[in-house]
Amino acid sequence: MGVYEKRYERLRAYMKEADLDAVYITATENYRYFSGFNNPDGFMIVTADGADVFADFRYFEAAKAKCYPCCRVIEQKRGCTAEWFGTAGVSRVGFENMDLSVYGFDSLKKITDEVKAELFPVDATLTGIRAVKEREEVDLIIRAQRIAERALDHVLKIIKYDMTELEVAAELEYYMKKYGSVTPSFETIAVSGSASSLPHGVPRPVKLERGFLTMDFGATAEEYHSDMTRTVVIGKADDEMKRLYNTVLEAQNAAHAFIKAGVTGEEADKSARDIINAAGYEGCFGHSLGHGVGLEIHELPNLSPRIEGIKLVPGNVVTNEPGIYIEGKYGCRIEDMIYIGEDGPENLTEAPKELIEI
Ligand SMILES: [Mn+2]
Repeated sequence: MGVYEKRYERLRAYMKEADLDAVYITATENYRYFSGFNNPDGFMIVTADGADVFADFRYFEAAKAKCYPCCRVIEQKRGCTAEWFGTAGVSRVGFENMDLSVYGFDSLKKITDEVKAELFPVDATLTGIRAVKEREEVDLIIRAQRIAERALDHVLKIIKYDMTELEVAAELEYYMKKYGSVTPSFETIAVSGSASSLPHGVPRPVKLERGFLTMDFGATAEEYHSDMTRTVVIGKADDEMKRLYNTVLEAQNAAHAFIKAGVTGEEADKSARDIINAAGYEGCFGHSLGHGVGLEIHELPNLSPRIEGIKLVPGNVVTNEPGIYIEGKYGCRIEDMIYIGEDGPENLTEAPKELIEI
């Protein structure tokens, strides 16, 4: 069975259960997932026995070449949605309420009203299907991760005092592209000194400050993302910085030993958070432990204290990224990706984590 057949089986099982005879897919990542083709401006409609992929002229030729064999590629022209619904004979249509704009919904509703079809929100169902990865998908995430690691290796060799944060970010992105990443996974974070206390700080055009330098970045491989963070020290680490760094690392190791199928996101988060709190840094780890990674950089499942009861299952890829941030002073985060395999968890990140002083 090909990679796409299993995902269609899962989608159609849901459609059957929800009594839907079509799902109108608009989220770029879900379109990519069910068509095999990346098109930021397309949409597709899956029925019980068909998958119609719409692509406008700019993407049409590539779509015909790249879409899965089960897909019928249709040129996206004015009026094509109304035309499709005019002949399809569907009455219960799922739509992506977490993606479609109000304008998009109104336009769709006008069309479905015409043919007396009803619209039903699918919430995060498709995203939920994506959270359980096939091995082929995990291999793409690993490929992206290796690209990011090669870029880091390179950048660690060339980081100098007189570089700016933006230059560090640019070097990482330049080398990721050189090594085969079409786009970075997200806007690269490289923040130093006092700015390292900002978990999602924006790199500045200023020279690296002494102290922690946190680099959070990722590459992509066929639209699959990677995500990693390493914190190094510009200059020498004092005892307090070493203690903080080692606490983050200890928390990450504890979570890594704990994370497996059957554990909830909340429990996973707690396994790291308890260590950070016990070391006296309560309140300094203000984000959640991790998130799913795949066609989106942040996707399901969440390893968060705010989400109860959802258990990790084989096929999930999640980040493990504890951090400690002291407002106005500095901060540090270390992030790896973990694959929850059938045979147990696997750390997808190979980059070393001992404290590096530059
Ligand atoms: Mn992350």
